[in-house]
Amino acid sequence: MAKQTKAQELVAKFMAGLIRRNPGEAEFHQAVQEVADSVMPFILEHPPYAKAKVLERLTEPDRAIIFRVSWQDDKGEVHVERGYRVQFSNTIGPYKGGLRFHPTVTLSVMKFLGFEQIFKNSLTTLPMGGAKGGSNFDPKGKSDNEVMRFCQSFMTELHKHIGKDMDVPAGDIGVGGREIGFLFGHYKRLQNEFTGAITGKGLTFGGSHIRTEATGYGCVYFVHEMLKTRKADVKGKKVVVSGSGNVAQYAAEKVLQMGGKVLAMSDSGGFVYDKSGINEEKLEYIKELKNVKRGRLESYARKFKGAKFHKGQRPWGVPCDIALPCATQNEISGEEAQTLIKNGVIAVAEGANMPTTLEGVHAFHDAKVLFAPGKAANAGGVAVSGLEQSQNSLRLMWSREEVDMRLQQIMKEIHTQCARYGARDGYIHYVDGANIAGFKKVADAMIAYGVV
Ligand code: NDP
Ligand code: 2IT
Repeated sequence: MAKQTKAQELVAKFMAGLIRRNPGEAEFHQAVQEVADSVMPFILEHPPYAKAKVLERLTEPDRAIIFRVSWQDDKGEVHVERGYRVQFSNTIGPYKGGLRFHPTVTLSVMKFLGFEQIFKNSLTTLPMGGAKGGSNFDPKGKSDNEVMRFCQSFMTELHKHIGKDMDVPAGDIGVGGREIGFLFGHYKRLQNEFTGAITGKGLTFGGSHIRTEATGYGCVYFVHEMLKTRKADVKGKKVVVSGSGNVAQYAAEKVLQMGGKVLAMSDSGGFVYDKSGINEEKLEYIKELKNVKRGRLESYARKFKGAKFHKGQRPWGVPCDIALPCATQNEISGEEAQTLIKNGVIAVAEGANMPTTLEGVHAFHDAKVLFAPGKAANAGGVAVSGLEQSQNSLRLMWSREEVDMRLQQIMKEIHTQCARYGARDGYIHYVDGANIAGFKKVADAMIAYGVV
């Protein structure tokens, strides 16, 4: 108890300093708070980490690059956006992490994502450091040519800072196959060489099988591992998924493959509740709608009888056994977590990054819900990115089955690491487990390097 109080005191002091040095960066503060709460007791038990100021060093990015991105729309009008790449830590491998194009992108958002990526990448067992980048550019409503011009302008600056052994970006919100094609095509031209400096590439130009599916599939593989600890499985479970983009689509697909029932999905306009279940055929409709037509989920309820669209709302009021938040940060409030608990949720796995507020996380822990943080549950995406890098270096392409098998093994291993560092009194605290396991590997390498 005394040790717990001492850790809490140290966290409060540490956070006060961090907030002073990074004013107004609420998302970054939130992500660091969660990690500090988990690792401070561990640091207290291992004085070399405190002496080497590992946490202080890990919360200061190696560098944050900010640049102007000018581009011209189809009418010839000039637009100016802001581009970012936050290279947080290359302690255990080249910087690695996605690019997000969304109007809500700020330095704080980039820093929270880059910071979390350090621990996530460490958990994958692969040699990857942590980074994140992106822009406040909004691809919604833009023509393919406009998106191409933006991507080329963005890469004209970014290419100076990335490389297969230096920093390897990939997709995230608003950056999918189309954008990666434009970005990689321009990188290759500027650099005059073909290297795996970006992942998520198309299968005809260096991409890996299963990368598109990896985050969503991996998330459900992780749920499978969590449920096993309670002698349960996905079969027959009622599942609510938020989002309807890359991660949500393939999380839903894997749930269906494992015999679960998907009752609801969402986009930024609201959620659709289909009590007869979003089956394979309906999911194909969503994929076509989102990936090709770039339309709104609202049209689902017009297409399929019995489905209802709830405009401007999130789906957490729909009773379910498993909740998979796969849209964006802070999409489950404390109150929404309580609603899920009241309705009997067994497991929550974060397909998105930090979709649950700290209040929500505490509520799930208090209720002993199986709760998997994003850095564990959605690590399958970056893990297969790591496998794409390996294949590029080998100039080989593994089969779909081979990559899927490796993905399943990695998700299982992440679960084992979480249990190793997070199990107490018969409950696995996956947040502590993921943070401590991810931290330890990076911290040990930092100590080996001396003061840098
Ligand atoms: P997509 O752009 O493919 O899809 C995002 C989905 O979330 C869309 O349905 C979008 O709705 C919705 N959404 C985005 N922002 C908001 C918002 N502010 N409010 C409500 N809904 C929103 O992105 P991904 O599926 O790739 O990413 C989803 C989450 O998963 C993110 O948190 C990302 O960081 C995380 N992630 C992604 C990985 C990947 O490999 N892609 C890997 C690991 C994590 P709309 O269509 O209306 O915009
Ligand atoms: O948040 C993430 O892990 C990603 N967006 C994927 C990063 C990657 O490099 O594949």
